[in-house]
Amino acid sequence: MATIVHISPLTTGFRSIVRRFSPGKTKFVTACKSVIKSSAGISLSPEPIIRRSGNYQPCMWDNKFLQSLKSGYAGENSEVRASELKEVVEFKLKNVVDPLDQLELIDHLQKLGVDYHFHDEIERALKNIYSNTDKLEKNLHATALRFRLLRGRGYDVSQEDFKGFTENERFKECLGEDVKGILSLYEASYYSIEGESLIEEACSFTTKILKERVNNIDDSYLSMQVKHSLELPLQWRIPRFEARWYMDLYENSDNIIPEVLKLAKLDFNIVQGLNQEELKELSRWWDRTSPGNKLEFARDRLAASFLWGVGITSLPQHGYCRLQITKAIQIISVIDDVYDVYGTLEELELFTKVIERWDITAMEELPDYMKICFLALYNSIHEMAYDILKEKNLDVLAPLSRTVINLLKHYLVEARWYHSGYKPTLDEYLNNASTTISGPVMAIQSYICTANPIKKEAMKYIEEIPDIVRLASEIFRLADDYGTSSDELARGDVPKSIQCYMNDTGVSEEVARKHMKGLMKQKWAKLIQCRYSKDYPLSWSFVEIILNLVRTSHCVYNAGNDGFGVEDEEALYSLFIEPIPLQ
Ligand code: LA6
Ligand code: MN
Ligand code: MN
Ligand code: MN
Ligand code: MN
Repeated sequence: MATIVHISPLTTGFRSIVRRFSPGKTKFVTACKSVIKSSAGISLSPEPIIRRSGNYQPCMWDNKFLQSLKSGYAGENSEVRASELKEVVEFKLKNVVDPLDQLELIDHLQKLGVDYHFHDEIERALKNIYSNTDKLEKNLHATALRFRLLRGRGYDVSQEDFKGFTENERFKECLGEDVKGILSLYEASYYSIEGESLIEEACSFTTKILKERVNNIDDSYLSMQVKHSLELPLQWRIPRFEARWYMDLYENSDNIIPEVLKLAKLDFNIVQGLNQEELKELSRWWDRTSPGNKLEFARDRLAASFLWGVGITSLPQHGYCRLQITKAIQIISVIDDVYDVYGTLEELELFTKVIERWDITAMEELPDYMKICFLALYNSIHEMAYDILKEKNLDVLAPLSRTVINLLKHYLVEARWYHSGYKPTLDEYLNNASTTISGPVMAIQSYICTANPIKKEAMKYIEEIPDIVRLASEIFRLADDYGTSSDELARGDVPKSIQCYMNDTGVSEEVARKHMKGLMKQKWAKLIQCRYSKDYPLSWSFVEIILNLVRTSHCVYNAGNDGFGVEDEEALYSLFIEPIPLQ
């Protein structure tokens, strides 16, 4: 007779060991001696169960520290001053005569993260520029900037705009000197859709030239921009994460408008104050919810999870979305660690069965540590459904639950692969791993939390994982693997995308990593194409939220390490704690 094994590390009083540890360098396994009981509850002889740990460092900010935060920009004075500055900037936006100056102003506002205050004015200006193209200078910089800004808002612009430049026989020789134009073309090329061969070619060409020139540019303003853009193009970045960097740069540029800079700094601090209040609320939630020493193998990452919430949407009115996304990421990353490192396969099979039943009474069968995970997830989903029912008069419990259950079913597939030593092909892997990266869960949750009213048709559409969500999730997965797979493999895990591709083709890791960057770019082109088709029951601004999820993953993982598991203290500090000094 098969015996159901109840394993409860807690009843044994045996705590997993946590120590500061750099994953990948040392391999360290916690042997957890558990009392093993039969289903009748009779203790059998203790058998060692080998359990691993993520060996993550403790979180860097505790509740006490977070509750002590107090923004100096929460009062009415700041709001009044910001309104004055907004009026000045709005006046400039409306009264700039030269279309290139206007485009550049819009570009600055976007990069400084304050364009959201001028949504309508920017829309009007772009519409005007779109229909009066003759008035715009015909140089490469102006053409590329126009292309990028217009396509970014869904205008029908064509790669043919670049023909005059790329068809020129001496194009490459001449343009070598025009670094500013080349940089603009490079940035625009990340807005291309699949099959735009002219732009694809321009992308390789501009990348090559910029790499050759990067250490050799006299204009230091331009030189810093080139370095930054080669790291990640604008299309793949979250402006709020870059705003501080860009403010320093803008401050030293030639055509600075002082009120724009003042507004950017003040607005950053005001929003930071709002974010601090959100973090405080989250920290109170986590303080009472956190399993503390019961799940020491897992990630305790409230602030890093909040970074994802802010990445997805930093609009002031989307606070509820940030709270829910943060909670979801914190809880899901703990459960992910259960599947990836701590749980035995037998426990994971059982856990997934209980999850599929999605029924409190089914929970009894689980070991205590899994009961905690089950309830945390179950409660958070029900809480969200309750809020939405109360606020928006719609019952979203079923689709919300289905999406989360589906995530865990796909976690189990990976766990089975790992425990059997199975090596999937890249296609097979991505097919499963585009779900396990949690993109579909993030998409449906952020829709539910930001849409008003919520459209049933849109819910159904998102739940069925349309191309937009699938492609976004695939890129998100590739970006995550790019950053986390070295540690994961050292810890013991399924081959991730890089390793699958190496197994498929026999190439080196270095070649595989390059290939993944290329694959991300290809998938972005498809994603932009889907967005551009406007063939979906979603708003343009909601699709922006999905894109932001992908962008956040680039920002967190681009350096090739696990920017979530290992918190980037400096980045989190400058984003959430330290205001920008104002003169
Ligand atoms: C990924 O972790 C992670 F923690 C994120 C914040 C991205 C969003 C994912 C969630 C919500 P990891 P795996 C967990 O790299 O095991 O461990 O899928 O994810 O590669
Ligand atoms: Mn994991
Ligand atoms: Mn996982
Ligand atoms: Mn895994
Ligand atoms: Mn990972």
